[in-house]
Amino acid sequence: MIGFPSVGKSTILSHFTKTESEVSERDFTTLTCIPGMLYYNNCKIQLLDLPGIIEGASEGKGKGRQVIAVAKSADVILIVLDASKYKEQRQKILKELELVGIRINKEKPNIIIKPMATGGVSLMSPYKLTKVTQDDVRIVLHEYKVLNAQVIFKDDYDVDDLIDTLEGNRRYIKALFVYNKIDMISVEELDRISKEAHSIGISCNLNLGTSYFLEKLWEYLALVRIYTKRVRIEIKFRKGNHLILTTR
Ligand SMILES: Nc1nc2c(ncn2[C@@H]2O[C@H](COP(=O)(O)OP(=O)(O)OP(=O)(O)O)[C@@H](O)[C@H]2O)c(=O)[nH]1
Ligand SMILES: [Mg+2]
Repeated sequence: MIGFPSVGKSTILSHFTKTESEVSERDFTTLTCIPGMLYYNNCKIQLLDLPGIIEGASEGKGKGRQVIAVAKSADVILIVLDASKYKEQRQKILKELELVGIRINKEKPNIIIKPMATGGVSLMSPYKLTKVTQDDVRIVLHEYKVLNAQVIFKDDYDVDDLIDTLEGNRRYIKALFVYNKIDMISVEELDRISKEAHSIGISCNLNLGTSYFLEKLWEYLALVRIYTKRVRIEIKFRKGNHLILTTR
């Protein structure tokens, strides 16, 4: 969970796991990474509560670089936002993640760069390229000291995608925007939030949207539960009409 201070990250951890992380109205309550175990669909999912980050975190402000580094190794990033001030928060967090090389909800660009001995830089693609020209590609490659290469774009990518491929250290991670404290906003605002891509609204205080949160988290994790033994469910009726379900 990445977010600005006091958006409710520790409240979320305490709500969904048995781990208690200190919650307080004041900013910067959480000072280290606190893991909790969440149980869903017979699986254990580790949820990490992190200190709040501030603008400039990617440059190291407020130990932000260490915090974001944790996000780099996550399977899903939960970007936690305060529903009442989400617009500025959303933009700022996206920028910080972008600056440390995290690309969210994006497929890795399928760009192939084959270094050659001679012949300069050539660009090929089975698609019509609308965002780059042969010259753009040549200039970027020259910046990276690549003078002869065959470049193949397997989709209509842009210059940033080419730079990401050349840098080679980008992380492509799924992210879900979790707007907490929806009890503080109007129905119209909630409606607007729920129409945004990759977004869900919750309120830990009023227990609103929490089961949908788990459903979405499961979907984003894209986990598959494999049973190595056939699961058999037995249904037995006992005195007093108690229904007993057992799996074997
Ligand atoms: N109204 C409302 N308040 C909430 C909700 N969830 C959390 N809060 C309050 O928001 C404040 C901050 O919550 P925390 O969980 O400590 O926030 P945090 O993101 O962990 O903050 P840092 O550790 O400082 O980064 C507390 O006063 C919580 O009670 C909610 O759903 N609705
Ligand atoms: Mg906290």
